[in-house]
Amino acid sequence: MERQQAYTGRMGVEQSLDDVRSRLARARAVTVLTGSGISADSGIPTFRGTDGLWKTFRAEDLATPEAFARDPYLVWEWYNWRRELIAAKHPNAAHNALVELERRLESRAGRFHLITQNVDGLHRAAGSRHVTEIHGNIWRVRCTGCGDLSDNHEVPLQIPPMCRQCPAMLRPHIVWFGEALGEEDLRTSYEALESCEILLIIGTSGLVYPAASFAPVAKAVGAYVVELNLETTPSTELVDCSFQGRAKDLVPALLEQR
Ligand code: BJW
Ligand code: ZN
Repeated sequence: MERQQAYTGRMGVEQSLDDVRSRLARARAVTVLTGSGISADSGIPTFRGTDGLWKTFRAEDLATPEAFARDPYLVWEWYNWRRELIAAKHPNAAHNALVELERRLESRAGRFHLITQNVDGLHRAAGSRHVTEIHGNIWRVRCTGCGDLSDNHEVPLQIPPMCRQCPAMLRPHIVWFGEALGEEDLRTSYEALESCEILLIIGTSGLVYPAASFAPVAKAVGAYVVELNLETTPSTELVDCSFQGRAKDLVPALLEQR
């Protein structure tokens, strides 16, 4: 397994993994925050890495309401390309390990909640049940006229996709820059953050708000915060324990029973 380095105070990596394993085995409430790094191991590009989407595409041209108003065809073409790419991908060992973590928590009447910034739907595809997709889902479309929300798995979608209930155009059900996150999603997320004993933060750069402020929220209520990432991030300084490596190796390693 690739375990490159860990900011774990005086403990060695194995000892720190053991410590987190036993905390997870005892915990009654675990919340997890994921970002694109967890799906990188399934072959889906991240946003800000070397091969990240924002290295090739400009967020201002594709992921803002202004961009959609200016050129909905361009924006839909980009989403068609991403839908095609994601449709061929599958959950990896990290997604599956989180399903197992949820199962273990529930078997001892504990609480598990997964907050994801990812729009790829892989957590639900893996079998996670208590999931809040705070940035939306690429497999859902929303009417710009009547607001009707529906699932849509067509690949490719005919551009521009039109609403069946009214004459307006559909848009991806995704939270773009400058748009508010869903009120219910935020409420559920803060409840999970404010009531957890452990927060696992997996594969996110921690640069995009409001998710970037979730670690301090959990710390403020005394949660033990663990970060799993290929690299250090702005959150690394703040968390209790940080492991550097691939999510597909680290998340299953935290669940190993010894
Ligand atoms: C691995 C790995 C492996 C790689 N294993 N790890 C406060 C301060 C400053 C700015 C703001 C603020 N509040 C709001 C803002 C503005 C803005 C914002 O945060 N801007 C920042 C960039 C500065 N936020 C917003 O606009 C949000 N809205 C909002 O706050 O609304 C307020 C409002 C209220 C009332 C009315 C109106 C508005 C909305 C944010 C929406 C973000 N949407 C996106 C794009 C969606 C498009 C799409 O997907 O189609 O969501 S941005 C993009 O970034 C995407 C992601 O979900 C999000 C987070 O990225 P993530 O997942 O962290 O990816 P990366 O690439 O950044 O990092 C990958 C990580 O994985 C790295 O750390 C790697 O090391 C690691 N990794 N391989 C483990 N194998
Ligand atoms: Zn409509």
